[in-house]
Amino acid sequence: MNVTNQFDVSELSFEDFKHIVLNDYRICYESRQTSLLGRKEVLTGKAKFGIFGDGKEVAQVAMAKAFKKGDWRSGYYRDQTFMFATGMATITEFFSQLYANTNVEEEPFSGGRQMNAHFSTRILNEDGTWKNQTEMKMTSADISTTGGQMARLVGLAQASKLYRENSELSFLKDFSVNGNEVAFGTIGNGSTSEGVFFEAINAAGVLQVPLAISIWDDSYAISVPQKYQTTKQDISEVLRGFQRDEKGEGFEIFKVRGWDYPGLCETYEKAINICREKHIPVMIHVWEMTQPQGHSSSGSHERYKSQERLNWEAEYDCLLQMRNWVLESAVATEDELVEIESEAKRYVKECQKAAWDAFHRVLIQEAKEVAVLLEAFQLDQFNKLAATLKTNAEVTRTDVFVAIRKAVRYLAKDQSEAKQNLLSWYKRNLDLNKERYNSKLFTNSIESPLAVPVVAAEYSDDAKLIDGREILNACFDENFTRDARILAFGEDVGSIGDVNQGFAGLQAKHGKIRVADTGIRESTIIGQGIGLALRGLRPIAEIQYVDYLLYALYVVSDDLACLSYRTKGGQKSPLIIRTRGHRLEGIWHSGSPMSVILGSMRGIHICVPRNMTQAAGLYNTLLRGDEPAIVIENLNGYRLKERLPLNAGEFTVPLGVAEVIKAGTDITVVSYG
Ligand SMILES: Cc1ncc(C[n+]2csc(CCOP(=O)(O)OP(=O)(O)O)c2C)c(N)n1
Ligand SMILES: [Mg+2]
Repeated sequence: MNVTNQFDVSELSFEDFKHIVLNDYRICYESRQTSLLGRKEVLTGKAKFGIFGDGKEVAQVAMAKAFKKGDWRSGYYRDQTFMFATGMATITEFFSQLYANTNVEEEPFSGGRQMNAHFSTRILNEDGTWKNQTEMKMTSADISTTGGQMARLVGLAQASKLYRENSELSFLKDFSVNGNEVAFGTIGNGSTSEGVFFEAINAAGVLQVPLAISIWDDSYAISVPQKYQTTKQDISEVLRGFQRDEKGEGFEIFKVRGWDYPGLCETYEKAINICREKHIPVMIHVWEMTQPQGHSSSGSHERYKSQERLNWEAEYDCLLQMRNWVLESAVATEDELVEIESEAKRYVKECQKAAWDAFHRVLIQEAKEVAVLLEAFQLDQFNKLAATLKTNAEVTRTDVFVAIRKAVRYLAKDQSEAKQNLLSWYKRNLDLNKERYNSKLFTNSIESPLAVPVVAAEYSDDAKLIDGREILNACFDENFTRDARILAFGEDVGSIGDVNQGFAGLQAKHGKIRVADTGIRESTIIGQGIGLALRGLRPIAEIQYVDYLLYALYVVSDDLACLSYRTKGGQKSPLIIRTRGHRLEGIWHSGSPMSVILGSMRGIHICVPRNMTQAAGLYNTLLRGDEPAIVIENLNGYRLKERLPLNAGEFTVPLGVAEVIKAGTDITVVSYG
């Protein structure tokens, strides 16, 4: 039989039921072996750092049963079992990332750029265009900042609501099937102390979107116990006010033990059904979890956990509890389990070895090539360098490059062919390293805004002079009419059309679903945008004044700016952030923190137009491209008079090209904003 992960077992024969349970146990056991072996690999020096999902396995196989094609995960570094169980990662890929393999065929999450257990799904084709998301299971690219997954989770969930409720989007067949997709979030108990957690929970409750957040509660955040983290030491208890009831909409909240396999399966089935069908957000607080190996490879938990706690963790280890349950309910015998376990150990070892060999083969080859080039000089000290490269069983790329640099320093005056050969190898490999380590800051795809044709603004002879804000208004109106994927939201954007009237009248014309008000919550306004853009929509997320960007800066910098880079072109999120500033009349509402922006947003186009016509041209370019950008409009420009172009929604202003208003011979004046 093929079914391995369904919930409803009532119709199944005992054999089929047993098959499902044992398959779950096998996945959990393999995952545990991966954690144990992974830690060893770090401690013996083959990897720099490791963080693992031991103690969280059983809940994750239960959650994986509810996860379908089209669904999204936005989680954190504990989710390896979920990734294995859903098929979004293999154990070999997991080890490839541990070793920092730069080949995306072998390490598809980040091409060796991220720490281990930082997952993502490659949702783009080679040319940077979208794959069909309805046929895939997807994880949005993890980041290390705890809580950082929460902001985008709101947008990933909201996209389902938009796809279900806005019939104009039905042509986007590759992104949704009637909005049936659930956005699964995961977060550690400690990280629920972050502001963005509360902000995201509130936003999801207001929006009523299919978001399913699982809290993996192991009572600790590294060494800090629950009592310093959470009021009443119980996150679902303190969030009880979010429970939906006769007074209004809200969350459906569940609490279940992390070692209770049948309880977890039942809970996830129930929770995700409500979430998927009715778009009700759900929270699953999984408590009594453990951490058998401690937080990460960087420390030992014996330092801060009491003996009593350690004893409890050993007894309530979810793997052991699941094993006991299997035996007590006579699903399988001791011998059957032992067989699964020894086969799992063998299999994980095989995966680890395959990953190491694939990673290391390339380095051995490089070391050999350079050794041959060095031996060509027939110098004693070069022969020694070559011998070290050839005999070092764990040779690294750094070893190879250090050897070359040493040799080249020694050869300062040498003109030989051998030196030329060495240098040309060096240059060739520096280029390869650029691709390995520095590529894909932007999508560089065929849809890049840099490839958008330049179209000049056209004016009639009697072009009206109107307020700058009206130029923007005409630009947005035309773009909204042209492209149903575009939507805008932010504080005061909906009903009054933003504080400076750029969207005035556009909610009435294009609908509340496309021009919308939000709460005062900058981090999740940006997160909303990131998630929506990942799912094929074209959001314009508004930050009311550029001064308030700081309340969202960590989401912009940690998540949006580096998305293309940290996935090596595996994901993109063409979000446009709209904001305004530069009036310089006081501390807030008129600032111009350009150094903050320049220093924190590599990977985002920064557009600072001098008037609203330039702003409109930039929006026209950006809305036709696929890369993220921020546009900072000039507060003093909204009521200055400008001529309305005939093609207000069509003309484009190219990115990265300075506008020359008047060329001079002695002096050229440049400005921005
Ligand atoms: C914003 C941020 N602050 C601090 C850290 C350092 N840090 C990494 S993991 C961690 C503890 C997280 O604990 P919890 O959320 O309970 O997850 P667990 O590791 O226990 O599963 C901390 C403080 C971080 N990565 N990001
Ligand atoms: Mg924890």
